[in-house]
Amino acid sequence: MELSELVAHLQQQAAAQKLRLHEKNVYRILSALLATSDFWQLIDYADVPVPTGVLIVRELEQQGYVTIDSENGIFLTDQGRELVEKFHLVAPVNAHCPACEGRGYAYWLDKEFYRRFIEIAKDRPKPLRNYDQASVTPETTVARVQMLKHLGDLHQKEIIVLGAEDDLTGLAIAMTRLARRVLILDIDDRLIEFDRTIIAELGLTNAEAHVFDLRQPLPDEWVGAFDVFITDPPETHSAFRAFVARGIATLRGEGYSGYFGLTLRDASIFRWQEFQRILLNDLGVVVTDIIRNFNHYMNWPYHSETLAARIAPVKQPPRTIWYRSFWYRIETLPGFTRWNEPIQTDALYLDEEGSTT
Ligand code: SPD
Repeated sequence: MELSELVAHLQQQAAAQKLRLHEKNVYRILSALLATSDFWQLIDYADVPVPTGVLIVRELEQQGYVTIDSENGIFLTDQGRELVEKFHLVAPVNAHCPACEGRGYAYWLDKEFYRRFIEIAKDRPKPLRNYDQASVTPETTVARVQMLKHLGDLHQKEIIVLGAEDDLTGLAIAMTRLARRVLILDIDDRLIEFDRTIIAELGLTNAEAHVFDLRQPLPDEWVGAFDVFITDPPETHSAFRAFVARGIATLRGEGYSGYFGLTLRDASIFRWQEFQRILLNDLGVVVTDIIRNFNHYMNWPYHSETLAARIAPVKQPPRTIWYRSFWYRIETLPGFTRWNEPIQTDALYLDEEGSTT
């Protein structure tokens, strides 16, 4: 079978599952197979949602290009190696700066702060499946703070953190004592309690934390009241509205900024196009930064209960960090839209492309 036929066939199967893929996804899986036999690392290298990766790997097996050993991983066959050579594919090259882990912002710049954050974060509540929690590494959280500092989004700013406080980004910002105000919202009362305890222990008078369900509209006092918002939504359309559109609604006016993560592990590049259209066309903001693989998520304890684990062609759980997201920064422009409607759904975390909850 020619590769174009294989891709067309895959696209048909994908459409039946409401998935979307293109030729590049297949090339990247094939390239990645030159570097790893670990399914989770394959998804990481190839930047495809897990269900799409499963579909591609299964089809490559059907066509004789790979063998799947559920205990040991996925391997190119001789026929697979011929295919890879025919298309001049090479193993992925890691040219990221090792010092900053490829982010461009050094988490170690303020070593004492980094050390204090690690000391506090070690006692944070464990990730819960019902809120799709998986904390980013302490290095990621501290790099977020350094980036805020670098871009003038920290000193004397009023900052709101909407959910994802399992990353403790709000707490880390408060710990710098550089912001004028930090308001932390999360649906999980364990995290809010944790933050409140540390805020009280450290005497952080500029920080407050509240339990809040982002499906609800924000109260008027928080709309148009902040200089900067930070969030890390699940990649469903409803969550993008609840976390990101609502974040934009909190900004004071034109020229204010927001930060959020988007992954390709639980959403396709086609979904990203939809999100980017919403940002530019509906919400009237401009994207100033997208940093690839800025956010590294520590593996979560409920992995074996997830759809991702059930459909994976191997039994091995992830042994290394494989779940990453890109860090977006936006700025509001004249005429931007403050969207703050209620969201009536229970399906905030999962859809056809998502599988890790
Ligand atoms: N279910 C575990 C991983 C979920 C992490 N959420 C990250 C969202 C990125 N925008």
